[in-house]
Amino acid sequence: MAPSAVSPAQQHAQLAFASKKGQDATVDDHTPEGLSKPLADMMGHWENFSFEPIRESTVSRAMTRRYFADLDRHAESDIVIIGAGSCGLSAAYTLGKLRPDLRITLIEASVSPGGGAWLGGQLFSAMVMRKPADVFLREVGVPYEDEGDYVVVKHAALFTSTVLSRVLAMENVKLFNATAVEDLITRPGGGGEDGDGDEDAAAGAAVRVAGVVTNWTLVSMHHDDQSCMDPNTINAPVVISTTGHDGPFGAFSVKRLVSMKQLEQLGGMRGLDMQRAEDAIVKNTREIVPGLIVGGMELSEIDGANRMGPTFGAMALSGVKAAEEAIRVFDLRKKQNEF
Ligand code: AHZ
Repeated sequence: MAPSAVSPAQQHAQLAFASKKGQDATVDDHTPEGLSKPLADMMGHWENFSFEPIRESTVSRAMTRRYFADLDRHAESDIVIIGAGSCGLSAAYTLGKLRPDLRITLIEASVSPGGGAWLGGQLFSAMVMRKPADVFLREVGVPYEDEGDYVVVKHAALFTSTVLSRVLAMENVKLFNATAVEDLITRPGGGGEDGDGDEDAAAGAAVRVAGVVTNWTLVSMHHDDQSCMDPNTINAPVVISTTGHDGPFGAFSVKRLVSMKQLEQLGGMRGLDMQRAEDAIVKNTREIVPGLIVGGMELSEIDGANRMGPTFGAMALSGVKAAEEAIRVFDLRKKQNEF
């Protein structure tokens, strides 16, 4: 069979077994409640079971042609989101849903997206969200127990896997995981004397962010012990950074803003205060330098905001606000023809 085109319309799998049904007439047609009939029909018939034939190179091409087509298409993105933790995923969901016309790229350094949102606090299962973040749970379809001022999702992984599945199903969003953002693409931001950016950059004059510099995460982790392994690039007029608080991979963009003299210094995340922390993160989610919006716990490192620990409402709503900001900035750039 010829390999399918790069982006085929999604189709429901036709089960090979359907054509084999009836070969074993002695097996009862037991249909467990709730399973689709073709799947239920497989049960009790495994001795006649086999997959359709395939050649190994077909599998290779099915993956690589899609991946490289995605890399090609997303080299010019409308909005890039760095970090697929609870804030980045919430931003991706909101953007993808509100603006199906935009090409959105989500870059996650880890193999597994989700950041710190696979568990609640101290590796416990339940995830707590203070109201009014319950509106986001209803939006994406995550069940919860209502406890009055707050709600509880029975397992943090239920939240993360649900938002992730919604995001991955969107036609206009592509997740590149196991891929790290190593740097930001910048352009002179209009604050310099001559406008060419060279001396301006040396003096720390204002820049605007115009995309990201990427590499496989495993390559990124070996720059110290392997010779030059240059990165790849993605242009985008708007970047949302949600790389979490400081850590081995955390607070990436804001630390880079300091080293390129766009921020004098970081405020440093303060101690835990749920009451203050969550309002502050949502309210202060904003464009930090032109073209770069920062949300989630990365923001606490700029503003010196408190941490909130295991309560996740601010991450979801900071993601929603970051998406709203990104749309505003994108539409403005487009109007001003500043791509
Ligand atoms: O792998 C990181 C994680 O999945 C990813 N990331 C970080 N640097 C990156 C880079 N390129 C690509 N350079 C990168 N990806 O960003 C994600 C951040 O997720 P997170 O869950 O750490 O951050 P968040 O702001 O979405 O949620 C934070 C939730 C809280 S609050 C809190 C506390 O108060 O102590 N702790 C956590 C984890």
